[in-house]
Amino acid sequence: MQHSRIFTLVALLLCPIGSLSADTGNSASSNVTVDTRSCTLTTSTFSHGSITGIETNGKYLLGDTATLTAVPSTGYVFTTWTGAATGTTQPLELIMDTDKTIGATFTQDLADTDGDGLTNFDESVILGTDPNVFDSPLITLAPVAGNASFSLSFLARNASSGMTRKYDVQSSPDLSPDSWIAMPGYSNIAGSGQTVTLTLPVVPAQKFYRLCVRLE
Ligand SMILES: [Ca+2]
Ligand SMILES: [Ca+2]
Repeated sequence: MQHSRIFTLVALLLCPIGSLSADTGNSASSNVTVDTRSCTLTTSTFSHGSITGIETNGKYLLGDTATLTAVPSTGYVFTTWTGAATGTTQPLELIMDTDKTIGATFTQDLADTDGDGLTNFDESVILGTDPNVFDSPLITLAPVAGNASFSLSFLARNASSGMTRKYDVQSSPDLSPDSWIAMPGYSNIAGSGQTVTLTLPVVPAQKFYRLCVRLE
């Protein structure tokens, strides 16, 4: 699975209407009818979040209310209910008057809460930086004595969930989209929390450098 930076619950109507008889003993007897109908709330398939509040096995008595909350995964936002409900009301109160299926849609959080130019999704999922703390530039360039070369350094962060952050250093003469080329020897750098420092010769034709990061 690779993330590139340049980057829907349900119910069955079981309709046996049972009849329970309650013998009250010596004096009298009466029959009490109990409606045992139930319905089932099922979830549809969706990704990047979960739905909480569903009863065990999704079983409800007919007429019960299911109180549901859509919870996005890190770096995502809840967009809308799907299936048995629409809109964005949280929590959702769903009346279980029949079998129902519910789902939720979650999308990338493209807000930039801390105003550092990096979206919350990119920070949380791709870069591993804090979306609530302004981050200074992720890559640092500094001249080396004599100005014939320069150093380029960055923090190659760990990734979670069994994935690896891979870094590529690229350069361009003019910032045009198709002009970026990989720096030989500086691609597929696996992040493990290390600071990577490169010393590169100054090549006048290649004026611009960028750091690309992806999850694999
Ligand atoms: Ca940000
Ligand atoms: Ca940040």
